[in-house]
Amino acid sequence: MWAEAVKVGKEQHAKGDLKDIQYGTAGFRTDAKLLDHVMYRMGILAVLRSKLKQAAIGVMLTASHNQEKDNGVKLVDPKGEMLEQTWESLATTLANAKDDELETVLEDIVKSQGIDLSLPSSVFVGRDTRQSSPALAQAVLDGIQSVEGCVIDCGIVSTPQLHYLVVCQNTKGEYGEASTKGYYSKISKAFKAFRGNNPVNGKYSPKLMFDGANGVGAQKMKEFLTFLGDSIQMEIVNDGTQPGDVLNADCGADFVKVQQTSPKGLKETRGERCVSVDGDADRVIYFYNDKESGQFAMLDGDRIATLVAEFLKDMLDQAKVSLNLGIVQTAYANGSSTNYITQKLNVPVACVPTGVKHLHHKAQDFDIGVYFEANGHGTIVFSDAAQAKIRETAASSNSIQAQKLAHLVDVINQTVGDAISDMLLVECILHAKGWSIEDWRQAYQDLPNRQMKVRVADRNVISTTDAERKVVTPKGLQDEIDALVKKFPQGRSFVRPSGTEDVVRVYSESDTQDNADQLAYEVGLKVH
Ligand code: 16G
Ligand code: ZN
Repeated sequence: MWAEAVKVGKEQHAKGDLKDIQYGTAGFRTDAKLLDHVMYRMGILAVLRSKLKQAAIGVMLTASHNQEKDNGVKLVDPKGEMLEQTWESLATTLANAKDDELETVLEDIVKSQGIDLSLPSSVFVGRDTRQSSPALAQAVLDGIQSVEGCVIDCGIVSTPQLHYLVVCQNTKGEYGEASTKGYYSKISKAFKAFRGNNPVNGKYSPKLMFDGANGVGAQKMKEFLTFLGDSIQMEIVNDGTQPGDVLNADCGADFVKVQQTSPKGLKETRGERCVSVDGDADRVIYFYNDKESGQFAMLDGDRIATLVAEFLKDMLDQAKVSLNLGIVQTAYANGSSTNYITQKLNVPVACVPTGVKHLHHKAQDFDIGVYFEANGHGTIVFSDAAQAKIRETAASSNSIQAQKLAHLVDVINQTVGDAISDMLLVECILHAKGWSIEDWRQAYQDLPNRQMKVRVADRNVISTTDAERKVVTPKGLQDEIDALVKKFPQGRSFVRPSGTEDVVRVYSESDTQDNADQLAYEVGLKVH
């Protein structure tokens, strides 16, 4: 069984003495040069998982918002979720096995998981636009073929497109047609049906500026526009086609969120609604530069979550559909957003550790779970019963709200956070309300905040609890943070080891930007 896999592994995709690597929050992610053998082995692992689950599995090659020289890979489970936790450690063991140990490790996985190797498999492989991606994708294909797995090569796709394709395949088309064309047509049809014929409403204008991070988001947005027609007017910048365009360099959702400034190409805009996506188009951030003052203002994942939850709540009330709605956030959520949700919206809010798998999982506790990380990654999940109820009400009553809700469900890519689908959702809601981006920002005032990275010898000496809001080890550090926080009005701060970089992250918020910066700085000193 393994002869070919071992031979090709040794001859073409050897690990040699490359250093070990760990399957983290977003799969394996590091310098692209270190990943060839990892890709090959993940191809094999995906085949095994597919045989076990008797369903299609996805393999996405991307390093999201990381610099161009990095790359990464993650496996997508049958329902579009992130890879199950026990398999994360199998992935780590397989990736780090010595070339001579490959057969033994594969045999162990098959035995421990009870995999029937005679069953068929199918693996959907997608990649982002990085220069290293074609060769690394070939390594994944080689892995799949070495064990005679069946591969569906999706070429360049956004991460959320790959999740969508896997889910469509596994629901036999119930979620949609398993092709990028199916994805564009489902979402654009629902978008147009929701908005009706007039793209303008009140203070809402259909014009917006789109920062594609010089990555796959720009390419896919262009394709999308051919389906959206003139229901939206968009200018795309940072599309990766100009000389000197580098993926994620001074642009993209992560840059805008962390630097709290406009990306290149959009610095001079005033009064325009702007949107940035990240390198694999699963995160979205809105922003604008004020018409008069030119001052930068950002609307992040927290803003999208509150906008969406409030709108859904109103629509459900008006349509007289009773379903429980909740919001899931992480410690990074701005304190003002959490107050707004609990005090003004009266919607329950849950806090979970960073990472999509935690948010997605928790969101499934509600009939309608709205989950967003502040960094702009998120979506809305509807239980089967909730969807059925919305569709039944839409079909059996004259409620326009129920009909609109039914369309909105189809604008949303429920399989994972999707920058473009999320953006279209926001555009639907702003259109329905007749709101400008300034109107949207009026809901609450963000507390000034700061994010910082601290390099330490070993980030894993820091462990946390309470959804990463409290430090457990090293002992005494939490007391020191508490003492600092007390000195700052409306102060809040936490530290956590990054799951994707070799750093410790510090977050702080306070009444003024200076205070937030100072608090982050002082907490950072305690971490060193
Ligand atoms: C990954 C996560 C993202 C999280 C980020 C935090 C997935 C698919 N992605 O990109 O949700 O916000 O890691 O990174 O789970 P950090 O641990 O380095 O702060
Ligand atoms: Zn991403």
